[in-house]
Amino acid sequence: MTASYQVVVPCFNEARRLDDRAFTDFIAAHPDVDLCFVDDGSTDDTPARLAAIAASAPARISVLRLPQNTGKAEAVRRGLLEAAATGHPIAAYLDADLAAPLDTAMLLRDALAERPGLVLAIGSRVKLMGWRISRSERRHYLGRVFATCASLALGLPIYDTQCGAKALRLTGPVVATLQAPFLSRWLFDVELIARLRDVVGAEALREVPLPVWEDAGGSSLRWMDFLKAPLELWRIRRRYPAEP
Ligand SMILES: Nc1nc2c(ncn2[C@@H]2O[C@H](COP(=O)(O)OP(=O)(O)O)[C@@H](O)[C@H]2O)c(=O)[nH]1
Ligand SMILES: [Mg+2]
Repeated sequence: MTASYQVVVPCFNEARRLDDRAFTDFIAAHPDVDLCFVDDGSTDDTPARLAAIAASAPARISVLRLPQNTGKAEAVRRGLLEAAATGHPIAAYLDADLAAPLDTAMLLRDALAERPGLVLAIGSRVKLMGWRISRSERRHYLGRVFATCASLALGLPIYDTQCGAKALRLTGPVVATLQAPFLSRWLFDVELIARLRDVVGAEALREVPLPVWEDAGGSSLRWMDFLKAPLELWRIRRRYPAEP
């Protein structure tokens, strides 16, 4: 029987960072949750590692293998479409490094369950004292500048578009917004929010402050990606103009 929730984890050359135990324990603890890894053309040991994790619960853990590396945006999009095609009414995506631990997926699902009108629960890294939100100062401040620009581009009071932890209700209109590939390889979260804003309305989108987010290091983001961000944001704003 299809579980009511699928967690999608995009992976590109993650063999070094994959915590097999965290995934298998999570699946054992949550019988109503499936996992789908999207292996985005990894060239390291990732395929073998994912196959071993999947073998621990083959009915609940699947691996979608993309033959070539196409980037996180496409991997997440394909994973979410797969979740819909296999009958999951709700899906989440989380980064493979578990900077947001797997329990985050349950928190995001609860946020959707509490409000039937909500279609997107957005994990948000609000750095409050006493909470475990940790990333380097450089990433934090660059992230704040970017987040402010993204909020202006979207015309929405959003605090954090880039946290790789979000859950979606896979209704027909939501799945329709996933049919076309994203313009942007890294800023697709901004694009997803813009698409949903236009189709289901901003009231159906809500940020959920995360209690834990710890940068695991080994990021595949490069300086070049930061430098390209303003241009990509501009392209997104042009393609999905915010209401005046
Ligand atoms: N599918 C895919 N995923 C990627 C790619 N690069 C990174 N990822 C995944 O995106 C997630 C976040 O990557 P990470 O390097 O931790 O970036 P950061 O934490 O945003 O700096 C991880 O799950 C990666 O495996 C890529 O080219 N393709
Ligand atoms: Mg990371």
